[in-house]
Amino acid sequence: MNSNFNTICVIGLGYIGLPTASLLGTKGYNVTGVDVSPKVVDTINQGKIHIVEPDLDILVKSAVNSGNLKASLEPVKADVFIIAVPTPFKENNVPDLSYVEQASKAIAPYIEPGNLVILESTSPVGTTEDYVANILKEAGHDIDKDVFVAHCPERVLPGRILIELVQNDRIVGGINPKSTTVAANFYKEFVSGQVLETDSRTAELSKLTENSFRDVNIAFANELSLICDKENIDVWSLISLANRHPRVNILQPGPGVGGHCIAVDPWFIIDRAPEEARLIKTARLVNDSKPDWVIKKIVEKAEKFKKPTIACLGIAFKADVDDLRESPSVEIVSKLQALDIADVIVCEPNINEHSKFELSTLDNVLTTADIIVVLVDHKEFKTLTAAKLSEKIVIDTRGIVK
Ligand code: SAJ
Repeated sequence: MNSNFNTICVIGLGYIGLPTASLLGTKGYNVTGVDVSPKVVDTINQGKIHIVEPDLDILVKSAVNSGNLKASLEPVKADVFIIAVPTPFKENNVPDLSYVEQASKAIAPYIEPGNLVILESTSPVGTTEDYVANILKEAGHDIDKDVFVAHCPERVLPGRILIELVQNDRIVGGINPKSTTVAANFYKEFVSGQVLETDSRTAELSKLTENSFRDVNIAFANELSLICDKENIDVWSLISLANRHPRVNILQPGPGVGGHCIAVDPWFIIDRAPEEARLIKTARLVNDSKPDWVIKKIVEKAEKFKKPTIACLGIAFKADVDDLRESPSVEIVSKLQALDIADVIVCEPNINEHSKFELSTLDNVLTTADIIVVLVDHKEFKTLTAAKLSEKIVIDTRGIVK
């Protein structure tokens, strides 16, 4: 623990803020986590969690029990402020920075000379300077001299958050060189990966670039799946064969790209450079069109029945998480329901209830379904085999049924 920085205030207790706050709590910092939801604040103060992530329950319990983590509806004075709020997009894929704006305004009255303010939320180029630093400046703080402001984008993979929070390399970019150094020294206290220093704008674009790289590569796999369907070739075999080339590493096709990161972040680049970001935009459109293609395939099969029971396996945005944000599977199930051509049932082992979908067990699905659509490669579904499903029509968007 850095002797200069003992107290931390984390704004936003979601998938990034809560793991970060509890990790810092167990490392001996005195942490206050702030969230707008009274329910979230109460849950955490009881040492419990409101999201699913391996081992997070143990970490939060231990940080709260040690007295090093408290949740609150209001910010408090601290040495370091970490902003980890959502940065979604609005209509027309325009970035919505209102949460960053609100968080910056909320902490401004608590900041004192010598404090460090870090924006971890994935943000368009310029956000750290134009929003966070500017708002603090307007509130009367001397951001050129005695308040340090930096961007350090989170890079953790849901499902591996606690490991990657510590082990991943981190990019730290300050609004000036002094801010970069102060922020980098802070991360070096608890990160075992390398802490790489740059400026805030490069740090912002690095994060967007990482997720756009993945989006473009998944779009390539998704496009291949359409080509293979037309050519009547198994896309999974094709990819595994092509990947035997020493310099080819194709990702896996699926029902589309979901989550709050990869399906969103490329738009932050496109919004600022629409003329230049042609490939990035096309990849987004390819991935976004995949759910409708899957629906078309399901409808073709359903037409052979009067009113079939269609079971959709998985509605989370990817394997072994409970996160439904931007999930292509949710889009597919919703649109299927709206078509009213079948009884649509859903099996999602990671959630207990859903306001719009009827949830079934896997056993029930295997008994009642005429058509089985594999949408997520959850571990529970990996036991399914073609032999086991021989009496069903199977549409496997993840290539797990062998
Ligand atoms: N997907 C495929 N095929 C693949 C890989 C993924 O269809 O071969 C789909 C998934 O099913 C899912 C979506 O892509 O719907 C995104 O999943 P993901 O596992 O690729 O990524 P996320 O969204 O869980 O996390 C990403 C990570 N970024 C990169 O790998 C470059 C993570 O490191 C970031 O911290 C995170 O975004 C974030 O918060 O930005």
